[in-house]
Amino acid sequence: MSNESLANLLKEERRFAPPADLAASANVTAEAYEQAKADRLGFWAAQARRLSWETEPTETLDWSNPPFAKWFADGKLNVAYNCVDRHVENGLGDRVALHFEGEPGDTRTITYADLQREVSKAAHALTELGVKAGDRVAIYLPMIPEAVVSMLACARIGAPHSLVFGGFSADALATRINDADARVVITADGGYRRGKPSALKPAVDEALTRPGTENVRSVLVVRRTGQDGIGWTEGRDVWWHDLVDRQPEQHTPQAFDAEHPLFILYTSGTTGKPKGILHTTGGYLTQASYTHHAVFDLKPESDVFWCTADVGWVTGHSYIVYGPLSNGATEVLYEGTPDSPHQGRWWEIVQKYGVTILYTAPTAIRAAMKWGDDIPAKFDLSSLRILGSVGEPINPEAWVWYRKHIGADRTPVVDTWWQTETGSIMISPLPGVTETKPGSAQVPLPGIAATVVDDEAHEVPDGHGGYLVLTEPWPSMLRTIWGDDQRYLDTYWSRFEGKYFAGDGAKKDDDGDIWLLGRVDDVMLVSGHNISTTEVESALVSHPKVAEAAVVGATDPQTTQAICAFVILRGDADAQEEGLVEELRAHVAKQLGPIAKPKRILPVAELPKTRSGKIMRRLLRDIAENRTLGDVTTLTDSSVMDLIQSQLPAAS
Ligand code: 6R9
Repeated sequence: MSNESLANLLKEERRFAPPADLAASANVTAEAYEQAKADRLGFWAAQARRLSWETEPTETLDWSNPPFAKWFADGKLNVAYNCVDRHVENGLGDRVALHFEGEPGDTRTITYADLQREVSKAAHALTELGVKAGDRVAIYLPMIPEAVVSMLACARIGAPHSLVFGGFSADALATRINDADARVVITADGGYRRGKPSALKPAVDEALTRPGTENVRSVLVVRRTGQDGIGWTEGRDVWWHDLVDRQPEQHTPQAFDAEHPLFILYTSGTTGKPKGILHTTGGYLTQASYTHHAVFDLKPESDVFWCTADVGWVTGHSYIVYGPLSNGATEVLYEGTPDSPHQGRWWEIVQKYGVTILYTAPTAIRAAMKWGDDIPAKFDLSSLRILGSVGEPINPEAWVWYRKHIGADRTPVVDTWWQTETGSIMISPLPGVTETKPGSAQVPLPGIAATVVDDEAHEVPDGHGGYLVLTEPWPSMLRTIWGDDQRYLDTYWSRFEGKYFAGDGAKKDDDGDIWLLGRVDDVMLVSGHNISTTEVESALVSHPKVAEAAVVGATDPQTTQAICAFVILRGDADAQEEGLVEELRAHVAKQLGPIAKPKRILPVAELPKTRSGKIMRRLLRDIAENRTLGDVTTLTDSSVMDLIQSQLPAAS
């Protein structure tokens, strides 16, 4: 990225100090940065001791064959024991682990003692199906307690799980089953989405007709919707309630090596076949657990934590399952969408369970902004004390809205940067320490080394932009791409020697704080200037009529690329209003400078998003360049693209 980059032009002057009471009782204070700086490995060795090991590790990091790391290699532990049994043994069996809220309004309250019984039975069931330590299990479930139970049961017997989003197609499922060579699939007849049952089992049946899935010998099926007409293959398919319910409630967990594989999770990437990101046991759990304790300041005896992600996304793995449960948290698990049956559903859930910590994605915050301030205002949200964001850069305006309308202008907002590959949060404010800046993830956590470099791998000075890199190994780092060490090296470790390249653009502000600028593939080149999609989007969202924006660079004969923006207007704004587009273009020019003024601005009703809520700019680029659309299989809702196309004026 050139120094002419616009990366410094978006000015954000608002600052929010941590609330005094939170700072006074915070789990982690400024001292942690000092300790980790003085002795990074000693710091992580101390965090590993927050867990219960059958054999305590004496080694911390083995980096003798970089970038293939081993953390805590001579230690042994069981992840499920750490997430469940040890809390029961500590007298906390009656504490609620999960407040499950189904989309149709059905609920289940699951204590740690209940969870121990359920996980034990499921572990026995998998063993009865012939699953042994090291065998892979594919999990294709809705957001129901059995998803959490299945993951923990796999971890308990050392069988790496591979979750596949319930919304993915039979093809996507088949590719993932094949790549991981899964032996068992756990699924459900269906789940509920927007008030209707939506079938899952047929996709499994279809996937298992594809070549490369022959090694799947059993399909374990949870009855969730009770819908009729689901196919059944005798000898292969077995109902969860038939098999799991009759198993013994006690199960002795076996300890596994710290580097035993815990799970594979596929990231789609923009090209090529999905990458199976491999995470292992001891380092992953250490960092998932520590970051959850530090970033969310969890007080397990009084907090109610809610991460709204799907368990099929890494955020669900680390901050629904492994982080919170290892810390003995009480949490909410919600099956459905934020607007079913009404647009206040989330706020109703916060009120009902007294949620104190909420962790969600910018896409959800921007949707709530669009629906209007009056909706959350109808609910009692006073229990909330910390708000988190993850998944995309959060526009400063959305950040401020979140704090004001959800957090009563009182709660810290922590913008957490990380990836499937990093396993846990890497860059984030600490709620009791950091003076926050809307739109910035700010500082690497204690024990994490991240910076911004230029094309030649030199660290950029404060006030400049470039590429985000991680300069030291971290406990929950991916160990490789499943079955493809070379691709692991090429994708992450070849761009800058000895550094992990995350694929994100970033800048350091004058205080050295880090701002994420979006995927480098999305950076635009306009008349010789690198312009970040994120900054133009944030400039648009800072206009009172705009709730959400997606910006792409479309090939342009004069300027290499021209900025093309798709915007969703706030509830009361009118897309037909005369002069609106001109007003928005002028607004961006004023915020960022004339070079960043979009050539085209198109108001639309929806944007294409992945299941984890990320805007798929690649598809918008296809539209902006009048091309046929690329792969739409990972979209939440592929009809969005038809809708956008039908709304477009003829290309100007
Ligand atoms: C956890 C997760 C990773 C990519 C990452 C980046 C984007 C995530 C962000 C963020 C700016 C944040 N991303 N958190 N960008 N600010 N706080 O999202 O994992 O699905 O693998 O995506 O998401 O571009 O590289 P994953």
